[in-house]
Amino acid sequence: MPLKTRVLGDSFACEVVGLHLWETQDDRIIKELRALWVLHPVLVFRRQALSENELADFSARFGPLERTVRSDWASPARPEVTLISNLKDAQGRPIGGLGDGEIQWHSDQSYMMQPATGAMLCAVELPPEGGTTSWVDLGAAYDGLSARLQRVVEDRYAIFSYAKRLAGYQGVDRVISADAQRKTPSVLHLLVHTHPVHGKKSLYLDSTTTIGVDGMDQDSGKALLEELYEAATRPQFVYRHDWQIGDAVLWDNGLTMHRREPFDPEARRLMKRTTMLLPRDRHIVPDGRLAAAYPSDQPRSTIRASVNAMRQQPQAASPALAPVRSPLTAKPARR
Ligand SMILES: O=C(O)CCC(=O)C(=O)O
Ligand SMILES: [Fe+2]
Repeated sequence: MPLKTRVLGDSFACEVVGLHLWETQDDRIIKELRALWVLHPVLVFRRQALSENELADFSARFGPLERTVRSDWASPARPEVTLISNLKDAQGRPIGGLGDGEIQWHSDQSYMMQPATGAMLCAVELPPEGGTTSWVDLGAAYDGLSARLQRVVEDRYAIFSYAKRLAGYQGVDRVISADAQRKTPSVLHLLVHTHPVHGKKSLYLDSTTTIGVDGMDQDSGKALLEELYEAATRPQFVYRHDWQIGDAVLWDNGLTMHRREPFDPEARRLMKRTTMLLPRDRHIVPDGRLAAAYPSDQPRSTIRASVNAMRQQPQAASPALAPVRSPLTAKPARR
């Protein structure tokens, strides 16, 4: 039986109805989901109450899970799962990342040379209002550019800086380990990519991370990026998701950006996310280069080698259940 689906509003997002993602899905279902995902870069599954292992195991059907450089946001029980939350543990330490503030339009992992572009986010606890997440379709945004802008961005590389992204974070989220610093030199990614399945072009952007355009002076590069962000985030390209507990959203960061609205710091919000390395024959996966000036004094070959080594890490087996800092006892973070 084919998947039961429902396009959401008039948008590019699509709901998949009736699957129990906590159960192991047949290969046939995964194949259908992969085909659907190519057409709809945001897929919504409602009424899922997934354990971390179930979330990770389902996500891994689309590509190897990445352990991101934010090991400080990783779940202690299943480190491939990232905790996105304003909750704090009994010692007052954040249990995850990204607090309660606004998060501007971005694409996860864009600061990596070869970003893991698949992502799945599950709502476990939600504030009574705020904290809504929106996605923008960068394929439609490319089509909507003027012919002049399409010519200007063709074969152009933007400069993606994790340092810029960090500067936009709140509190301790700005602090990363020396190892994370070493793994995140500034990188260049093409602004336009062609989808390997249907051949349509799409923008690749991240307003929290891009600092300029390769080969352009600073002012002209910034002006071009601003023009692109303005054109790409027009309301007709946006899907805004009103979260319900149990929602799971699977999206492709190679074709979209997303943003989150802020919420009351006193309210509780807990989301769990996985990050997947997607196959290049089915998805746009930027293949970056080091930017000429990068915040590291290491030779480029060392950085390239460590990035490659990281990508080749075998997928970790599920560790035995470690003690979890329970979200039930965790308190909302205060700024
Ligand atoms: O908190 C959210 O809704 C989204 C956070 C985010 O940008 C992410 O998980 O990648
Ligand atoms: Fe994100």
